[in-house]
Amino acid sequence: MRQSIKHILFLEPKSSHLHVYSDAYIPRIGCLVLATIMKNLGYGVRVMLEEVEDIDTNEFGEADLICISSLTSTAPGSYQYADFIRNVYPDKTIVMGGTHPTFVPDEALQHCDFVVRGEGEDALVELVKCLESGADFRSIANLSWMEDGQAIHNPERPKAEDLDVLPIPDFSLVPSGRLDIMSIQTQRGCPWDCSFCTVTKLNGHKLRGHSVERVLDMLEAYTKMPNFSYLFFADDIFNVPVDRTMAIMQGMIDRRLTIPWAAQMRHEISKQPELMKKMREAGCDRVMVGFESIDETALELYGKKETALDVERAIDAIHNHGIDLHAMFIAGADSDHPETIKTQFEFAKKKDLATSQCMILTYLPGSEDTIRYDLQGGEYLSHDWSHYDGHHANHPVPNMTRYELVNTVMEGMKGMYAPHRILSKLGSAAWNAVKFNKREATRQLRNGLLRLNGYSILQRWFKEHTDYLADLRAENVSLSPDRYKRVLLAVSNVDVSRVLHKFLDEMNIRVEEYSEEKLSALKDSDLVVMAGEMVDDVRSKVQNLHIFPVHDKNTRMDRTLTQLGILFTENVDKVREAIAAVHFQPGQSKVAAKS
Ligand code: B12
Ligand code: SF4
Repeated sequence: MRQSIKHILFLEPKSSHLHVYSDAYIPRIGCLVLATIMKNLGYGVRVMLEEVEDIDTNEFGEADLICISSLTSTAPGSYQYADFIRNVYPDKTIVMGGTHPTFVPDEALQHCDFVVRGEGEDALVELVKCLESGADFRSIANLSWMEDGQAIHNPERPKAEDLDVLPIPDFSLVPSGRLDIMSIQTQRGCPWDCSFCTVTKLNGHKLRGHSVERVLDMLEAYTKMPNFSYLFFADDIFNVPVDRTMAIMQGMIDRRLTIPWAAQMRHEISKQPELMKKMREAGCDRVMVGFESIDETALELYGKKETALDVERAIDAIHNHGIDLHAMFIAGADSDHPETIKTQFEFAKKKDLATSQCMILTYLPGSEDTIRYDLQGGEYLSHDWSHYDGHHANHPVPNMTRYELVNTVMEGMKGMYAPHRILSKLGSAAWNAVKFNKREATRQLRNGLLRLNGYSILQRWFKEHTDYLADLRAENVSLSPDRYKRVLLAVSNVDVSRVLHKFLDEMNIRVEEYSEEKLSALKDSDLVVMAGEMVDDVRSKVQNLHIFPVHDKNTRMDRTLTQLGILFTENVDKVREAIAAVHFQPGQSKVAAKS
């Protein structure tokens, strides 16, 4: 059946939860590139980015085709809009694309008519032409759709080699005044293959780039756009190949395009001092580096191909060139435990990173980690995609409870953006202003304000996540945190009982030995800590009993103690100190006992 397509709407829904970038919108350019292509072909287009404008759903009625772009964390919002459109405007065709639909097309097809997997430029044009002419879309590579209840996936198309055929993204398609940071992608692909990342699965290992001249023409066009104030290179690794990046820098300097900008790089930048000098000259004021960890085992597990020493050298080299650093870390590797995470934060503070983020390891669809985990039959504790944003824990980790992981990370982030660290930057700005050092004063002021923003986001994040954190504290035991005043101990194993006594003592929790007589006088604020094998018997006698079963015969039983401790306090440090004290032997230092 032929369809008349005159007007195409592109929609990029936002994440429903706060995240580190919530207040500083940096655009992705997928929708903008696609919309520019369609505009140049004569279609009416509209780009709606939910991060920067309230979505007026009445506008959906004006479009013939609605294209939705989705990440994993924005998938729930994307599906909600798609479902709404299906209900209210059943005659509209809905196409979805982006990282998430690419890797779970069958899921996305429950909400839309077509999924374009991977690069969308050619596939979308071909699809629109087919819809208009009524031709068969079986030949459109990268396309998926449903037929007789079955998902059909056309083969993958070779990745576009010549990016110069793509138009310069037209930022005027976004309502004016909404964007001041603009993104430019100069190349696609990444030669590395980190286990948690989806980039190589989407864009391949081979670097495919715009020509240097074309990059410079794009930059020139960007600088002429109204509101433009800052540039973000959305390349995954901007410092390779180094000759090409050097040529872009030189071109920016020669063509007087030395606008302020930031880019993502790898640690190898420390071995490219000439490039760093040129970057500064060309306007670079910040680089974002995914270091991920300073723990060698975790780095190995991530397949990061770097060492802790590389991380340190890169930080020092970047700082020595007067460039600010947004360092990106991950926590939650199988080898991580709260101490490794804390060490990471201490390191970040010691290095006085302007800003940094620590994301919780998340198995995103399409990543190597996810493929391995699924093959092993790994367990997911949440499939709520809105939690796949690096601020939630969605699978069990070996050496910590999920509460410990999330709490240690988010409290660590709070520490990075603590008021005294904001004031130190603002103080330094004031001091430099007094010394008429304008550049340094501006730089420190900006870093102070960025930290202030980090502080504000974290305050809001904790408020938004009160219930989530409470649920994690009660996880596995179905008990209510902060409710209990007294513990009745019913554990016959002498060693286990001794450990529990000592632990509860350290935590200042009132403990009494359990007896049958006490059962009748139990209060709602009593928690019965009981050997696992006794639980069924007691439950059959008394209803509504709050029982914490102890299954562990191992007298170290740190995980059980942690789970028990966090029912009484949200302070994970206090629990771990109590555990360390339990293991403490006279003559041994407490630090050694902890490790
Ligand atoms: C710029 C960027 C950011 C910016 C801006 C993000 C934003 N506004 O959403 C910042 C730094 C803020 C950021 C933050 C995050 N990011 Co980010 N980011 C990127 C990056 C580097 C470039 C995006 C881009 O513009 N690409 C260029 C365009 C051309 O490619 P594209 O978007 O894939 O679009 C093409 C196709 O996918 C397809 N397509 C896309 N949409 C549609 C729609 C239709 C209808 C069709 C037909 C086709 C189609 O066609 C396009 C052209 O070929 C990508 C990596 C990458 N190389 O893409 C990661 C990436 C998107 N980010 C990722 C992640 C995980 C995040 C965070 C959750 C965590 C973090 N890194 O801090 C946050 C969440 C932000 C949020 N929105 O909620 C992951 C997403 C994985 C996933 N499954 O969701 C990526 C893929 C990186 C990775 N390591 O795996 N990010
Ligand atoms: S994390 Fe960075 S270096 Fe590693 S594969 Fe992804 S884009 Fe490449």
